[in-house]
Amino acid sequence: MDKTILILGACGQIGTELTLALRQKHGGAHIIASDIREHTDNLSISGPFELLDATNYEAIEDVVMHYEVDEIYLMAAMLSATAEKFPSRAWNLNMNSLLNVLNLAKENKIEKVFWPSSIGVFGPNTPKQNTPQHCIMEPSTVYGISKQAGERWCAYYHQKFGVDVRSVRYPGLISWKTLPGGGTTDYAVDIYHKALEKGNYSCFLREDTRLPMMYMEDAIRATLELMESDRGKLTVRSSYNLAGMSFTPAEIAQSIREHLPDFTISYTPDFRQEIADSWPESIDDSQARADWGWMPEFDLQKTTSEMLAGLGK
Ligand code: AKB
Repeated sequence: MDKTILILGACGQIGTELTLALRQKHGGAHIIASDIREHTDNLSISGPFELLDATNYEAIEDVVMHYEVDEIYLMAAMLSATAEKFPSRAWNLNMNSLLNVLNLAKENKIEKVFWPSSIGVFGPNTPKQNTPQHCIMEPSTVYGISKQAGERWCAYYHQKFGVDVRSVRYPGLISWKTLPGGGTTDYAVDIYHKALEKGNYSCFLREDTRLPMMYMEDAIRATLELMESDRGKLTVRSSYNLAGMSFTPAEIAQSIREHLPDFTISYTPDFRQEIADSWPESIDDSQARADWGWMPEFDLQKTTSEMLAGLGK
């Protein structure tokens, strides 16, 4: 029998594409999309949708019981830039939603959990290049602190209660199908929209700010591959480092100019520069490669071609 999966935060940047990918794989009826905001048409046409607040334990439990849910993907979160503006709301959402889902698994109401961590878990004292799986972290943002605490909770629930929780540290994610909201890496999506609409872009980061990034197709595949891996192969129960590519605003602008030669970019760094400066430039994901065979497929050139072609439609 097909397993039943609940996605919390299904209307967000990752949640939307993840829901559609899971429905393509398992059929729509068993993949329950949910979010605190109203759904878009493509999420309600292809399968069930529930209005659901991820910080409300009883409400999630009701949906889990009603649909006999086996797995939860918890994609609801407040990202780095917005979390700096609303620290206690960010902490409430990012922490309580995770504890709700971990407790449902602890009570044996669900079998498996996916929860996303982020490169935001690292901080200014972390080695910047090829950042190892295990190293000094010390995040300096509200978002990073919540992700680090979340990782510790995941490892704790796995160790103490045998909860099968799996996680990756997503880099900045790039997609033409869905928009990010409130992150420090959002410029790497916005730049393609503005390149096509106006031919120029004003970037909120300095031209030499190198950050780890990934094309959404790779990120969705990584998520599904990790969730389908044999339990016994997984050696990391906090969160796996995951790498795709790394580039600077100047380099992404150059890759756009290869398709749109007249494209121009200017730089007006704002408060997000400090966040970006505290994050790694590149990530060592050898543990994910060794444990569950992770291998990225998209580099900057391929990403730019896909983005401009997709948005051009
Ligand atoms: C953000 O910029 O906050 C996110 C992330 C890297 O987790 N995209």
